[in-house]
Amino acid sequence: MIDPIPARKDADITVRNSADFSTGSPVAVREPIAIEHIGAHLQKFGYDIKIIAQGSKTNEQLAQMATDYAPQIVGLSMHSTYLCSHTLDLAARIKTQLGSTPIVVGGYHPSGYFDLALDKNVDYIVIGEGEETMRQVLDMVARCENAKNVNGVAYLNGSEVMVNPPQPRLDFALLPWAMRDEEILRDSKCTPLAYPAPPGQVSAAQIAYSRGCPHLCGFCASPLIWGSKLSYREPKDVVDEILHLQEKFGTNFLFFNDLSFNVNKERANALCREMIKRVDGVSWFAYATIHGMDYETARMMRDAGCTRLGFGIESVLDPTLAKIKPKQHFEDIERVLRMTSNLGMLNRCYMLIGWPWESRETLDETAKRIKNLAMDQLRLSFVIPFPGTKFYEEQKHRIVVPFEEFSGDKPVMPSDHLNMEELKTAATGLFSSFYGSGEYNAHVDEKVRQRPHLKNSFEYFFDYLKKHGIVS
Ligand code: B12
Repeated sequence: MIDPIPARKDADITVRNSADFSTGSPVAVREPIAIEHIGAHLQKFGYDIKIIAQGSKTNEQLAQMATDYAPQIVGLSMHSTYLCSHTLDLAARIKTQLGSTPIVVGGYHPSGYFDLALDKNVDYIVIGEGEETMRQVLDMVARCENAKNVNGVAYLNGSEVMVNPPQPRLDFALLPWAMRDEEILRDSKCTPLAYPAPPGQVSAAQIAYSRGCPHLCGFCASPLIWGSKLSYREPKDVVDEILHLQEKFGTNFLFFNDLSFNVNKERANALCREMIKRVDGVSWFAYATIHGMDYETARMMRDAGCTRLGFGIESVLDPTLAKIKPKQHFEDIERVLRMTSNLGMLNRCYMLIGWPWESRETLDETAKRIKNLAMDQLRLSFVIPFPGTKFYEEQKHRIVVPFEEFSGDKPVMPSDHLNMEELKTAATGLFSSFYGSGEYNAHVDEKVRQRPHLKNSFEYFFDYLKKHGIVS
C-alpha cells in the first residue's frame, strides 16, 4: 500500500513538495497512518503487507518497487483532492508493469468523488473507513468473485459507476495498533511551532483515541469517512501503545489525529488521567474544539503532556460563524484561547477565508480581531468546496481551477466581492499584519517570560517565518 506524497529534505525536516510555506500549512511529512492502520488489520488475517511512503522517490521508482513486490493487490491512499492526478499517474505506471493486478484507492478524495472509478487504472474505490472493506476486497479478489456484494466499494461496471451500500463503521477499540516503520517515523515531525521544537522531536508519531466527529459542518470532508458516529479506544490501550512507541522508537512527541480531542469531556479526562499516571517524557498535539473546552479539561490535557492545541476556529466574525459553525461565537474563541494560552499550551488556529460572501470589510474586520487573540500560530486556508461535501454541491458552480489546486493554499473560487488575486493578496496581508503586530509580539514576549521553556520553540518558528518571507 502506497501513500504517494512526494517530499524533499528542507534543512532538518522532510517537507511535502506541494507545501506552500506562506500559509503556515503543515509542511512536514507525517507517517501514512491511514495505510498503517489498514495494514495492521490485514496482517491480523494473515496477509503480508508492504507500506511505502513516497518521500523523494519518483512515481516511476514507486511503480518499480510495487512491481518487485509482486502484490496480489495495490492500495493507493489519497488524503487530499490535490493529490488526484499525481496518484492516478502512479496508478497508470503500476498498471503498465503489473497489468491485471487490481488497484484500490481510498481516502478523503475517493470517498467524495466516485467518478474516480471511471479512470481505467482504478479497479475499486474504498469509501470511508477502510480496514474491513479492504479485507473484503482482498477476499473477493482472491476468490475471483464480483464486487457487487462488498459494502463500501465503488467500481465501474461497463460504463456505469456502481456504488455499493456503506460498510458499517468499525469499533475502534477492536482494531489493532497501526503498523509502524522506524525509517518513516524517524522522518516525521510536527512543525513549525511546537514544544519541543521540531529539531528536539524524536519519531513524532500519529495516534488516535477516537474516530469521527458529531458536528457535521457543511464544509468539512470528515463525514465522508466517519459519518457522525464517534468510536473510542480504551484509555489503557492508548497508553500501552504510547509506552510501546516510546520504548521501541524513542518517541517523545505525539500527533493525536482525533478530529476533536475534547468533543467528549469525560472521555478526554479519562485518557488524560491514565497518561498522567503512566506516561513521562512525551509531549503531544491535539485538535480541539472551542465549544466544550473548559478549564478542567484544558488543565488535564496540559498536565497529561499536551503542549500544542489545534483549534478549528474557521472565522472570528459572528455572521460567518452563524452560517458555518453556529455553536461557536467570537467571545468563546477569545475566552478559551486566553485560558489555554495561560495554561502554557501553544494555540495553533485554523482559519478559512474566501467564503462566497468574503469582502474587503470582512477581511479588514478579521485582521483587526485576530490581533488581540491569544493565538500563537495562524494557519490560514482558503475555503475549498471539497467533492462530496454539502458545500461542494452548493458552490461547485463557482470553482475555476482544477483539482490539483485543491490544497487550501490557493483560492479555488472568487467571492461575490473579491477576485482570486485580491483573495490571495488579502491572505498575505493578514499574515504580515498579524505576525508584525505589536499585540502579537507582546503576547509572545509575555508568554516566553512566564514560560522560558518555550523560548526555543518561538525562535525556531520566527526563523521559519523569516526564511519563508512571512515576516521580514
Ligand atoms: C490528520 C490530518 C492531516 C495531517 C496528517 C495527514 C496524514 N498523512 O495522515 C496533516 C496535518 C499532515 C494533514 C495535511 C494536509 N491535509 Co489533512 N487532515 C487531517 C485530518 C484532521 C484527519 C485525517 C484522519 O482522519 N486521519 C486518521 C486516518 C486513520 O484516517 P484517514 O486518513 O481518513 O484513513 C482512513 C480512510 O480514509 C481510508 N483510507 C485512507 N487511505 C486509504 C487507502 C486505501 C488503499 C484504502 C483501501 C483506504 C484508505 O481508510 C483509512 C482507515 O480507516 C482531516 C480531517 C479534518 N476534519 O480536518 C484533514 C483533511 C483530510 N486534510 C485535508 C487537506 C486539504 C490537507 C492538506 C492539503 C492541507 C494543506 N494545504 O497543507 C495537507 C495535505 C497533506 C498530504 N497528505 O499531502 C482535507 C482533505 C479534503 C480533500 N478532499 O482534499 C481534510 C479533510 C481537512 C478539510 N479541510 O476538510 N492533514
